[in-house]
Order: sequence, then C-alpha cells, then structure tokens
Amino acid sequence: EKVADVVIDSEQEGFSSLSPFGPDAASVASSIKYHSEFTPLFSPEKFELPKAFFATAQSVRDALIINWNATYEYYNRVNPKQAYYLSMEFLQGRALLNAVGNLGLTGAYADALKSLGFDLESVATQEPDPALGNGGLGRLASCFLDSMATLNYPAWGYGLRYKYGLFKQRITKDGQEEVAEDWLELSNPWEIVRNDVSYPVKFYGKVVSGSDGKKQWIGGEDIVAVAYDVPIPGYKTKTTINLRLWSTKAPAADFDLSSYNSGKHTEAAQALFNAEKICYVLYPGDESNKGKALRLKQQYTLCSASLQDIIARFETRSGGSINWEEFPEKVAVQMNDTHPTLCIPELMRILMDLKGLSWEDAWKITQRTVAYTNHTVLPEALEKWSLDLMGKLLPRHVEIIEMIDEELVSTIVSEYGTEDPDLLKEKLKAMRILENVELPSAFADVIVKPKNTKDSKEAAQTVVVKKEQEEEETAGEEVEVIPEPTVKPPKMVRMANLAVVGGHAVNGVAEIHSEIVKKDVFNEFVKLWPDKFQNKTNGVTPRRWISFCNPYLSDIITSWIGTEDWVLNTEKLAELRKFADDEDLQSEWRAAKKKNKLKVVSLIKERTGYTVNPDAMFDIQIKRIHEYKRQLLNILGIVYRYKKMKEMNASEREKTFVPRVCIFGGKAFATYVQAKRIVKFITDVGSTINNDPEIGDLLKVIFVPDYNVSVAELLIPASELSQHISTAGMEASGTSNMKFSMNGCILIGTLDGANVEIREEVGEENFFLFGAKADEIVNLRKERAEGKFVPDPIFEEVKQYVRSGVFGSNYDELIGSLEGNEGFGRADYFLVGKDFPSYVECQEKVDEAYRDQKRWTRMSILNTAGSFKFSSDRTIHEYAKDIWNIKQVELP
Ligand code: B1H
Repeated sequence: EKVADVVIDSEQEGFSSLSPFGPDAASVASSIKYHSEFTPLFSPEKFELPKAFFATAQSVRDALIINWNATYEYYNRVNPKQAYYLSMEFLQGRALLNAVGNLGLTGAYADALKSLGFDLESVATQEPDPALGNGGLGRLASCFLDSMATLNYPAWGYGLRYKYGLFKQRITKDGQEEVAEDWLELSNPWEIVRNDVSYPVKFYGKVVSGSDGKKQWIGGEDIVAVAYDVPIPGYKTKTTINLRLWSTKAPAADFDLSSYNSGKHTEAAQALFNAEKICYVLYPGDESNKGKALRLKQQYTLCSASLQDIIARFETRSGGSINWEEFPEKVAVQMNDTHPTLCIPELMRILMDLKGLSWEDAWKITQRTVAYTNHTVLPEALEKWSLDLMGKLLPRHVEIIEMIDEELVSTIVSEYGTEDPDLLKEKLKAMRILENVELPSAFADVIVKPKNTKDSKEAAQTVVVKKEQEEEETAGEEVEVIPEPTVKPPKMVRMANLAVVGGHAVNGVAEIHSEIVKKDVFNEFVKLWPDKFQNKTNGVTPRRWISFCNPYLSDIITSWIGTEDWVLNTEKLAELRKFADDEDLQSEWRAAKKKNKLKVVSLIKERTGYTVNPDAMFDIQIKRIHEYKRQLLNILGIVYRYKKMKEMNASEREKTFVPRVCIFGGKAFATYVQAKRIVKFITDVGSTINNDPEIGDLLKVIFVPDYNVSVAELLIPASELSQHISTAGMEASGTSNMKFSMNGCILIGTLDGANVEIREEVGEENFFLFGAKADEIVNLRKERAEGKFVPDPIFEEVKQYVRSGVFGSNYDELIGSLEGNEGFGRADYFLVGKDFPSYVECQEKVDEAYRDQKRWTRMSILNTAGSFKFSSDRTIHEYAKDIWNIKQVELP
C-alpha cells in the first residue's frame, strides 16, 4: 500500500521481468488501492463502483505502460520494418477485461477486487464503450490491432481521437433519436497524452515556387495535432503495440490576448475552437459544404500527422544517415478504405517539397510504401471529393493529384494507343482520377472527336432535351450532333482510383468481394496491373470474441480439446468435430448457451421492459441498419409468421411454430431516412406482437437500443440463429457472421461476403442458405425495371397485411419502396420481394431443425469447429507476408 511497492528498477532487471507489482491478488489489490487514493478522479472518501473501475484501470495501465515502453525501446534498437494501419475508425470496445485477459491476470484481478468488496464483472461494466467507429470497418481495425500485438508484429494503428463517438441511440415512439456520446466525460484511463509528440497541420493558403523551382505550400490556417497513445497488449506476450490517436488544437500563439483583454472573448478564442472542432465527432454530417470540408480536414489531419510521425521515426532510427530509398524497407502504410488516401499526395509532398527528392524517386517510394483495402462496392460509398473544395483546402495536394492523373493518362494512352478513340475514351473514363475534368493539355489533341457513343448519349441526358425538329433533321443521318451541356457536371477527385494508382497492393475483404472488385469495380485497372490485386478474407480476434465474451463455452472447448491453445491456434477448434454427437458435450454445450441466454433475458428486460422466454430460439440480426442488409426482409418474414399464427387456433399454432425471440440491434445513420423508417417499423411490429396475449411466448420482437461492442459481446454468445441476409454481392464481407459462427450460432444467409467461405468451412448442411446469387442480380434488376417480375402471392399478402394497419399506419414509403411505386423508391432495388419466398421457406427449415435439439446442437458444435479460418490472426499473417513484408519480432 505504499508507493514504494510500485518502484521499478529497469536498469537492473532488463525489460522482460518488469512488472509494477507481483501477479498475486494481494499485490494487485494494493496497486488498486494506491490508485484509488492517488488518482484524483473522485472525492477521496468514496470508494464505490465508478471509482473502483478507474482505480482498477489505472493499475492495469501501469502494467501496460511498462510493456509498451519495453516494446518501443526494443523496436528502436532492432529497427525492424514496421506496418502502420491508418483508419478513420477504431471500434475498440471496453478495454479492462481484454487487457487483464491478455496479461493473464484475470484471476488475480478478480480475487483482488473481491478482497476489496467488488466483483470484476460489475467493475468492468462501469467502463464507457468508446464508439470511435460505425461498424464492421472500425471493429475490423481493432481486431487487427489485437492480432498484430498477439503475433508480435511490429505494427501500429493511427486514428483520430474523437471527443464524441458515434451517437447514443434512443428508441422513442417516433423511432431512433440520436444523442451525443460523451465517452470522455469521466476521462479515459487508457490513454497517455504525449504533449511532446505534436505536429503542425495546415489548410488553405497558396503554393509558391522558390527560385530553385521548388514548390512551397504556405498554409492559411494552422493547427497542431497532438498524440494520445493507447497501449494495445497482445495475448500471452509482452509485446504491447500502440494505437496513436490524434487530437487537434490551435497553436498557442493563436489565442488573441489583446482581443480578449478588450472584451472580445469569443472572438479571441475563435481559432482555438476552429482547431478543436476538427476532432469533435466521428462522422460530421456532410450534407452541407461545411460538413464536407470538416470531414476532409479530419482525413487530412490523420494522414499528415501520421506521416510526419512515421517519417520522424524513420529519420531517428536511420541515425543520421538517411537513405530515402530505404523508406519502403522500414515502413508499410495500410489505408483502411479510401478515407486515408490523402496519404499518397501527402507523402509525395513531404518527400519532394520538404526532403528535396525528385518526382520520380518520390513516386517510387510512395508506391512501394502504401497499400489500399477496399471495403465496399456500393457506388454511392466510393468516395469522391469536389476538386474545387480540395483545391481550396489543400492546394499543393491537388497539384500533385493532377500530376498523378496526367501520368496515368499517359500510361493509358501508351497502353491502348490512339487508333480507337472510343476505346481510349472508355478506358480514361473508367480509370482517371479526375472526373469531369478536361484532359491535360499535352493530351488534348490525342483524342479526336468521338462518334456518338453511349457516353455522349449519357452526357446528353443531363442536358436540355433537343427540339424535336432538330431530331427529325438528323434522323437517319450519320452526322453527329453533340449538344453542349448547359450545366457543367462538377469536377471530382475519385479517391478509390487514386488509391489504386498510388499503392502497390489493393485487396478486397472476402473471396467473393475480391472477385467483384476485380471483375467490376476496378476491372480496367486489373487489366493494366493484374498483380496488384489480392484477397484478404477478414477475421476477428478469438480473444475478445470467444475467450473473453463467452467464458462458459471457452471452458467447455478447453476441457474437450484438452488445451487452451486454441485461443492462439484456432485450427485446434476443428478437434471438436469428432465429439459433435457426444451426448455429454451436447448437454454441456446447451447448458452454456442457456446461461448466456439468461444474461440476455436480463439485458432485454432492463433495456426494453419486455420479458422473454429463455427457452425460445434466440434469433438475432445486429448490424448497421441499411437497406442492402435487408432488416426489412427479416421483419417482413416475422410479420408473415405472425399473420399465419393469427390464422390458426392455439394448438395448431404451437404445433407449427417453434417459439422465437427475434432480436434486432443497430444504428441508422442520422440522415438516412429510409433506414430510420425501418427502425420505427421494427419497433412498431414489436409492440403489436409482444402485447398480443394470443401469441405469448411463441413470438417476441425486440429492438435492443444503442447497439455497440459491449451489447454484441452479450448477444452473440446467446444467439442460436443469426441473420446475414444482404442482397447478394453487396456485403463486402461481414464480420459478425464470423463471431456468431465461432460461438456456435447457426447462420441463415445469402451467398454473400464471408458467408460463402463460412458455409464452405462449417459444411453446407450446417448453414441455412436462401436467395438469389450475386451473378443473377443484374438481370433480376433489369427484369424488374422492364416490368417482368411477378411477385409471389405471399409477398403481396404480407405487404397487404402491413397496409391493413395491424401495426399502425404510415408505412406507405416503406412498403412503396418495395414496389415500382413512382415517387417512393427504387422499385425494390434490394430485391426483398424476389427473395421473400425462398427466405420464408428457409425459415421453415430452421424451425424443423430446431425441433430436433440433438441435430441443432450438432450443427452448433460444427459451426464452432469450422470457424477457425476466421481468426484475425490468420488474416494478419497474410497481410504481413503478402502486402507489408514484415517479420515477427519477439521481445527478449
Ligand atoms: C464497410 C464501410 C464504410 N464497408 C464508409 N464500407 C464509411 C464506408 O464513414 N464512412 O464514410 C464507414 C464505413 N464499412 C464494411 O467493412 C463492410 O460493409 C462489411 O461488409 C465489412 O465486413 C467491413 C470490414 O471489412
């Protein structure tokens, strides 16, 4: 209980044996007590739950910092090639149980807290869940950090420290309501602010040329990015890597003291606010131009600060003899989607303007350093920035991007020649980085006036329709009349194209997705550079997603396999296969599921007020609310089931249907109107069904508000059926599908994203498949557009039932979007109507399988046993070998 207990002598001990206190419960308890006294968060007299959490976290942090320092020192000494994962999102989830679990101190902390009158689990739930991400993309980044540390890869994450995470979701009678998520309110015990690690970042201004011809960017607005480090411990290793998050502030000189003293207090602090607001929220609404500019500032801040930091480290470790050609041998930068694509022009700028390299050398280095992961093929999600906006905010970067675009045009022209102008035009249209921008002057004459191609027809559509008279005059003639557009389409920068051109590797995140990337989205680039394109099927960390969130199941796995090695070597899970029919394993397996379900029964009661039956099948769909993920298909399936129930008498009903608790969770983007309608509809259906005394426990529909990582950690272990039912070809991978499968949950899904590979691994008889295939979708949409689609009568029946007002009114827009209803929608773009019959039929098969609990448990065991491929350890090994070219470095 004395400070002296935590004194460390690093000189004598060497790094490996450093620990702030012994691993026994008594030492841990004294460290917690020490922090409860000396960490000034709460008034000293109260040692209650919130304070117990902070004191415990501070004590764990001591251990992490020691390992962090040791790791940093060691990397500095051996100077290995290091990978940097740049991401606008990290969805870390709570850190306490993960940290003590990875440190192997769970037992010691549980006992220590018990001796102080607390239990570890309740202490852990005091931690705010930092939501610095939207969904799968951010959570993937966090799983990757866990695997990098666990596998001893020298790698870091770089992101932004948003003051407010993704909004807190409230569910009211009007649907979703968003409330600011002030996760830092009580401070964040895991971060270490590095006031000495800060970099200037600038915006606006102008570019000037020096007498030596060198370009120099003079910024118009200057801010400072400050590093906040979050230690990331590996599992059963001393390696503790870093997640460096940038926060923004104004340079000290920007506080206008004389204005302040003359009474203009707000004006005096304007610059401070302007700088700080960059990191206020995760995804600033970008409907307005100001919102767009802010998001672009965020992206640039991440890229600029991270690269300055990486370069400074490279220079330090080069020890005075800097050879820039070696940069790609020491540094790999992975761009998590296109959000950090400004890395490319920023690295070029730094190398040329600040370090004096030539364009050619800088370009070679940049290309060898960066790589890009694509996470979506939805056209509306492929980022584009207005060239005007970017030109104002980042004038030098736009010059560099124009130059990259010009070199690309040159490559395309020399590859395809100029004989066939139509072909050339097509290639340029697909590949150029700049959109709606004239060809660089050097190429202006290369392309002769095109014939009346499909393209020029498209252009004509945006234009005032030609007079009929004119059309008559030209009918049947070969003369081409290309009308002048009246409104010029906006000039845009296509970030994905820039990322493909500027990086040495491009990867998709599941096999089918990577194929679509190659066949569709970047097909023209694949023809130019086939070797750039790869697949890296996503994975999830088995530490957080089985071991820590599902201790009941983990104990069973360990006792049947005979070792807990499977946490690191997930292929050992396959050994469960031989016990799939063993009655003892089966009954233990079911008992564990039941215990997890009971926790969710309490969660549901607490969050929604509904009481659900733990013996019913738990059927779960949790993910961002999006039309392509088709929560609407799920809820309409439930509505149909309810209608059928209502048509039966009680005994028929019980014979026909397996009791189910259908659980939804997920947030709709605040301005995504249709997604918010879906949330409202689900909750409306829930309030009708859940209060129908005829139905009772046979069917319940629950919307768990404020879905986040912590809620997922409770729901996934408790789930028996989970839904991954996107329109085929639209979900790049999905990662919750992997978590569910690992936890012995059976999937119902389409052949989309990682579902395809999960089904291959667990066996097709252990996966409920339905729906149209990805390669059929284009034709199906075409048929619809041509009015050839004949909806199945049961789809008409279910829509009619909704319209009859059973669940309330006002679903015209929602149901209208599933029909070719002018004014409302996209004529069922996501093919809910097409897949509805096969979905309903598949759900009948689910009921049938569930009735046979032996069969169901076998399927469940075989899911866990077959999920080993989906460990992010496997994924990270692949990135390390195929893209980053980094080696594992174990601390001595
Ligand atoms: C995924 C995103 C995403 N793909 C834009 N794309 C964002 C795009 O804030 N933004 O602008 C945020 C996120 N997220 C997801 O990535 C895919 O939909 C999943 O299928 C995939 O599993 C996940 C991880 O690869």
